[in-house]
Amino acid sequence: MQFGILGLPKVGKTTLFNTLTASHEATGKFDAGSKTHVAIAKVPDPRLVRLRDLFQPRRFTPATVEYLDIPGIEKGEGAESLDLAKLKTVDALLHVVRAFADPEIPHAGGAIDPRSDIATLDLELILADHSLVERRLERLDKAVKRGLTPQEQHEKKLLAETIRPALEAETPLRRLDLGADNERLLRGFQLLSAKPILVVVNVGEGEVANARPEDFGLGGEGRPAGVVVSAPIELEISRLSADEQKEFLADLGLAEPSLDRVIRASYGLLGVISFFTVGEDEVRAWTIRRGTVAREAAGTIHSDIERGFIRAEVVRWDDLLAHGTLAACRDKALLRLEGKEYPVEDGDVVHFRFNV
Ligand SMILES: Nc1nc2c(ncn2[C@@H]2O[C@H](COP(=O)(O)OP(=O)(O)O)[C@@H](O)[C@H]2O)c(=O)[nH]1
Ligand SMILES: [Mg+2]
Repeated sequence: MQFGILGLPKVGKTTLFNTLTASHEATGKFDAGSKTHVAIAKVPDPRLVRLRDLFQPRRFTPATVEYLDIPGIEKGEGAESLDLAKLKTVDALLHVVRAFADPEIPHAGGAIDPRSDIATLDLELILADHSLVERRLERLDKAVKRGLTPQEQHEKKLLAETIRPALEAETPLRRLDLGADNERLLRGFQLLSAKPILVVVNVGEGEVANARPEDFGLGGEGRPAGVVVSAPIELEISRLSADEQKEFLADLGLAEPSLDRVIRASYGLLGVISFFTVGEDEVRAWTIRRGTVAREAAGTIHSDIERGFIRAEVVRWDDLLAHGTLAACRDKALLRLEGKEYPVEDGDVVHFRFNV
């Protein structure tokens, strides 16, 4: 699962990236940087930490999200300044927007206006998609002479009658409800405005306790999801010891680092959930799409387990914590035997029986 971080220059993208992934890439007042960085963030999950404390395993493996830090785009320069090749393959976008004031750091758009920056980026994505759709339609028009396959005819109709008009009305494609089949078809085009988006508003350190995503038109029906952070503060927090962190957070009036919320919101945005495997060897979280059935979930661990699937032994994470061992859960009839069609749920502890 990969998120592309993008936004105007000098809004705090690299600062946020460093915090999310514990990296040390250069940030700067003058040089926005021109290289794309990639790194992994661990998804904070208190359930998994408690399972680790119970099993004391040799290895502990949380779920991860991969972030790409993509150099800034210049307002008005159009889609060329987006690193499109890199963005096309990501699963979702993380748009960093500046709301902090700092006279030393010039703002690419002139004034600090988060709502306008959110709209500007959407427009960049829409323009990029529009030119891609136009090119595809031109190609299909040329192919009319030789005759279109039924699939191509369907595609042409969808692009010309639904997708292009939406883009021309400046509607990001993520807002359309096209149905599963059409969405699958469009996924092949890797259209940017169709990707899920999380907006991270980077506010000044004094505002982080009180600012809400709604203040910036985020969250709720038909709007992008949003999280408010102070990127430099998060960076500072992430480098403190656990005790110091608590004290610092309390001083700021925060319950947890906003960073945790960003990573969790990223995870949630993609409609994915975690199931766990436990043992003395390893306690681990595995990422699957919501609704994935047991046999397919087994395949995320190893294709042999999917192929030789016999059954899944399943217990809720909290039942396991309450009773201490899988054997105790079995005695209490809390350990269920599930077949290959069982939709695995978030927080299930699963042990697969298989035979190859
Ligand atoms: N005052 C202030 N400065 C910030 C904040 N976030 C980032 N910066 C500074 O803004 C500059 C650009 O940050 P950077 O992360 O490199 O931005 P990028 O160009 O979007 O990757 C750096 O000097 C950061 O230290 C913030 O919330 N407040
Ligand atoms: Mg940067």
